[in-house]
Amino acid sequence: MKIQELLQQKLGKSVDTASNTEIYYALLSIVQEMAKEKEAPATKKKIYYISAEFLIGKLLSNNMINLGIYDEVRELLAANGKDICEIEEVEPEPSLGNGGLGRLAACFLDSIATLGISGDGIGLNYHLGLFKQEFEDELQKAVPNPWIEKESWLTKTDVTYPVTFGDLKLQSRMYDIEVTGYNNQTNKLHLFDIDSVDETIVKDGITFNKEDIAKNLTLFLYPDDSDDNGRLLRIYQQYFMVSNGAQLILDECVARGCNLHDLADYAVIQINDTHPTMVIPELIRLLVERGIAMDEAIEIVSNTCAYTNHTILAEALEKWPIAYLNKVVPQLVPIIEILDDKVRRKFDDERVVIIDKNDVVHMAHIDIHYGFSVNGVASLHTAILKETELNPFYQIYPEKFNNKTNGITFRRWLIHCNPGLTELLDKVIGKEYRNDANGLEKLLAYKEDANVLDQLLEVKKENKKALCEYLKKTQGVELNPESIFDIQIKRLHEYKRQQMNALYIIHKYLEIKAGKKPSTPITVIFGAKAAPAYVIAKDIIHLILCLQELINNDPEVSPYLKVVMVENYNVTKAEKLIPACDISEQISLASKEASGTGNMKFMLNGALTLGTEDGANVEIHELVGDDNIFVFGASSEEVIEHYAKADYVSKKFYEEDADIKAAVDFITSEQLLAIGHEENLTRLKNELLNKDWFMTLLDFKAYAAKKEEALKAYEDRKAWAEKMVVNISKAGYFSSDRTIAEYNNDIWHVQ
Ligand code: 6GP
Repeated sequence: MKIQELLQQKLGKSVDTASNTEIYYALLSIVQEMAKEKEAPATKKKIYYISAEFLIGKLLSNNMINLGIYDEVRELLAANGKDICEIEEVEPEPSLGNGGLGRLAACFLDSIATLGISGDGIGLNYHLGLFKQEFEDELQKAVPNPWIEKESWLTKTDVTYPVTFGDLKLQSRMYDIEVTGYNNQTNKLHLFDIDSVDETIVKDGITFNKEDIAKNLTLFLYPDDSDDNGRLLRIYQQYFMVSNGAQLILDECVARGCNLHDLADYAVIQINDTHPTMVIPELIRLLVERGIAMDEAIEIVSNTCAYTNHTILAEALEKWPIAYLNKVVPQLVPIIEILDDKVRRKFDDERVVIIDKNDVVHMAHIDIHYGFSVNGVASLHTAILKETELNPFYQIYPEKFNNKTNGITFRRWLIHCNPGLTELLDKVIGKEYRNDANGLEKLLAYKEDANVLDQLLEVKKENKKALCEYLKKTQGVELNPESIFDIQIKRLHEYKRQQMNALYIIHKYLEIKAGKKPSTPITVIFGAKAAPAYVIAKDIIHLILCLQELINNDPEVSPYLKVVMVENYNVTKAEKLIPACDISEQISLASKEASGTGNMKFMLNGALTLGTEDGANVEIHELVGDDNIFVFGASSEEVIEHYAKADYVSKKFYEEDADIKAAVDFITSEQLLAIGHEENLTRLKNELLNKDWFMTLLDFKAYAAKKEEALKAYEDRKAWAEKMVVNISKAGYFSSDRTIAEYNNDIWHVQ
């Protein structure tokens, strides 16, 4: 049946008389049915990607693109006076992720299905998401983010498993979301849940009784872990996720003919950071329960599991006191002790033990000893893992270590979010790049083509105008589309250095006040959520919101400089911000950002990177060359040396440089104190002066100078457009299809 007929049938009325909401639900149901028809045939071996987060974004348009019906539907709707963008608005964005790790998992699911690889995601169905961010009184306020509706992309299945925590026994329920590949098969994202979860226990923002596990288990992603009960709840969640995952994997493999001894021929499990680590002892436990001897069970599981590391920040490498595990998962503790014992017998090195002398379990160490692959997510990151962070392990298992530079799906981050650029590319280089992203290189031939350059600038301008309209509508801010759009969107963390960008804004403000006006006006846009327990991160948001208030209301400054912090930054907002960006801020302290994936999305959409030699910025730099990127700051070697020698003193930079001093002092100036809170602003200033663990002041001058260079370069529109061409043409390497092909060739070996 034709889409038009299907849609009318679902609606029970003609399209032109239906509401946007009715059309959305009708399309949801059509797309789900079409997706189910493409369900992947079972293959012997399958990849299971286990992750605490899947930051999937809205699904309607992407699924329609992947099913090949997007253009037809858009035209059909337009012919009936309907705008597909308005229909997209009806869909709530699933709140199942936090940041890069979760968005990567979502891109990977898309690419796994697109490459026709048999593989599913396994995670949890958080009812209230991470949290929804609201701004009140220049502060971040966290409130629940309910996103599950009666009719949604979730399909309730009959699959349920028992999960035991000490004397608490729960019964799970599996929900599925179809994942359709681009012109290819449908895989699944399995999300586990329990029927007894009770959203009404949440009061006063995101507070709830952390001890009532049957009611709170799948309420939130990353519940506050600043107290013991919060930490215990995270262990409950992690075990619930992996126990369900392990039971599902064993059942499916047995159904495909596995005799458990040969599990590694039927399944490969990718452990996405340390959150799913307990899948290793849990699988061992289940195999032993099914009659396999302990040593063999350990061997089987070690051949089945592979681990990806996403960060070198010590606080993110999870460690759980054995006492906590004894409380939540006593059945795993004897197994973890055996795993530790084997390590201790083989290696006389306290740095690689699983249970340390303080009775704390190092989750990553379980993954590395009892998995067959350890990968970092960008060349520099993997090199740092090998040379420093995980060096003792690299000495033992050099063969396990490998790099898989991250990637992004071009379906969402180009075709869907930037139809103007997509159309231009289709016209200039043909559509082949849609199937093989390396095809974008063809654009390089048009680097001197004035006509193509003009059209490229025109597309950017239209995207900027669209963003202005959106921000006017949603946040009531008035922006100038002729200004330079300088954008930093990512989780809020001191290592990502939003505070350095804020100091630059102060510096610029002071310059303008002193009569030095920029020749092209600048709009600085931020989007970031701070973890609710991360005090300084919330203070940085406070500073940015105060600056926004001060600057945008100052008629002397606002024609030249504007600041906007986008509220509740999420995938949907990223899709509007990225295509409109001129300067992509990737300014983490070198060595700290494992990879970054936003940097790739910006490049693909024709923004130029202003960044440090960190994460995948290094690879972007190599690909585009010195002339097409703005690189500054201390190198990772220098930074690592500063840490080793403990010789970085931020106050020295403050005292020796008048610009730095002026910018830092301004944080607690009369003007800002009139808008903000003394407590927050003073705390942040003191942090920068007395600690500054991520060396903001070390790089500030180099950053400001490089930014001036970028702003100046922007004024030569033709030269800038040429740089855009180079960035877009070289972005093909960062397709997640390439990344997934590498995972499959080197690690998974699924046919
Ligand atoms: C992030 C890294 O910070 C980012 O650099 C990387 O691109 C992304 O993972 C995907 O690999 N890490 C996280 O989101 C995280 O929570 C524990 O790490």
